Amino acid sequence: MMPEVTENVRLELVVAKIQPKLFSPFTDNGLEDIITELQHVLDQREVHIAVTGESGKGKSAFINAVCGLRPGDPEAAKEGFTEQTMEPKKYKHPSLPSVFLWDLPGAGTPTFEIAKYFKKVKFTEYHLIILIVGNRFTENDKLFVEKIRKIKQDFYVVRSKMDEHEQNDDHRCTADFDFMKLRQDLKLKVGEKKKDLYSREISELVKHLVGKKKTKLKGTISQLISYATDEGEGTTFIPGTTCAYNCDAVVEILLFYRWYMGLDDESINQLADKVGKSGEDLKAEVSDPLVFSINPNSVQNVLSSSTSLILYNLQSFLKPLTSVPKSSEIFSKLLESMIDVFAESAMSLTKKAA
Ligand SMILES: Nc1nc2c(ncn2[C@@H]2O[C@H](COP(=O)(O)OP(=O)(O)OP(=O)(O)O)[C@@H](O)[C@H]2O)c(=O)[nH]1
Ligand SMILES: [Mg+2]
Repeated sequence: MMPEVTENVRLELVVAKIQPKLFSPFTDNGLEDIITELQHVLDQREVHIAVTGESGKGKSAFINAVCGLRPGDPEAAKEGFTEQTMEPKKYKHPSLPSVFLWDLPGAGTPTFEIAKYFKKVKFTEYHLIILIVGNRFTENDKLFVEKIRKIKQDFYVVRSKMDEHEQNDDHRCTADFDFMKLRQDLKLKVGEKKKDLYSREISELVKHLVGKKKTKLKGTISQLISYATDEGEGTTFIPGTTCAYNCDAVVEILLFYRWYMGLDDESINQLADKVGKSGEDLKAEVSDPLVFSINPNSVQNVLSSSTSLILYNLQSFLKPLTSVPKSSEIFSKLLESMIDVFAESAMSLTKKAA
């Protein structure tokens, strides 16, 4: 019995067969390099988080806890029972790159009476807000929530002094309660925020990086066309034309292109592992079903469907009517449009993965 040829082995054979037909070598690690580059850019983009709330509720203490600083440390935010923080001061998040926590003055004091506070502190200048409330949710806390909701800003409400409630001493422990969960949530939230805030830049960069792969693939069309239209064994004709092609060769070329764009199952799953998402979720970003069903049947369907001929006719309508389409012309159009489809799919998938 013949050993079963798995999808991966088949792809390796295809790549080994196509590579020698090309002038330059094609190495590939799917879309991982692109993701690494995007993450590098996103790591440098800033997110500013306002830590706000009534005076004395523990804003500075919260920042110290997040940053792993003890109240007396020289870099620590000043904590105390009397009004402490008078001017906004920023602290670099210890593990999230380019993320800053702003220790704001407290509201509800003679210096910062609540209405004045809302005028002075511009919440819209921050990307995310953390509202610190104490053991009781006060009328001022309610005003804070209303204000933040009004400007449609994302926010967390963090209850402080939980340990006091538990009648412990004033030594705060970040392993208790939901502190770790908040840390984890914040990491995800900041990631989403960055993608959101810098979405245009990401789109441009993805377009540019995938575009480089696209250009490289388009450069192979002229080298591969004779392979696709080789009238050897198993020649197939496009219905209604005299154009002949080697169906297996066309399938191989398309599988090779798809692999180079990082859209084969193995590459997608590897990428999914790297970014902690599911391969199926990434695949769902690809709208053209043809991308995941490259086989002799689908190729024949595409070629015999009137749309491909209409496409061809439209693109060549300036030519004299007498000119009969040549196999090579039809196939270079097919390969070109499939490269475009793969590139579009790679862009959507990359944006989801980033
Ligand atoms: N036990 C305990 N004490 C806390 C906690 N959070 C804050 N404190 C204490 O409460 C007091 C006020 O905390 P701060 O962090 O200075 O409060 P703040 O909101 O920054 O105050 P202002 O800067 O004046 O607006 C300080 O003595 C803190 O050490 C907590 O979770 N547990
Ligand atoms: Mg303070």
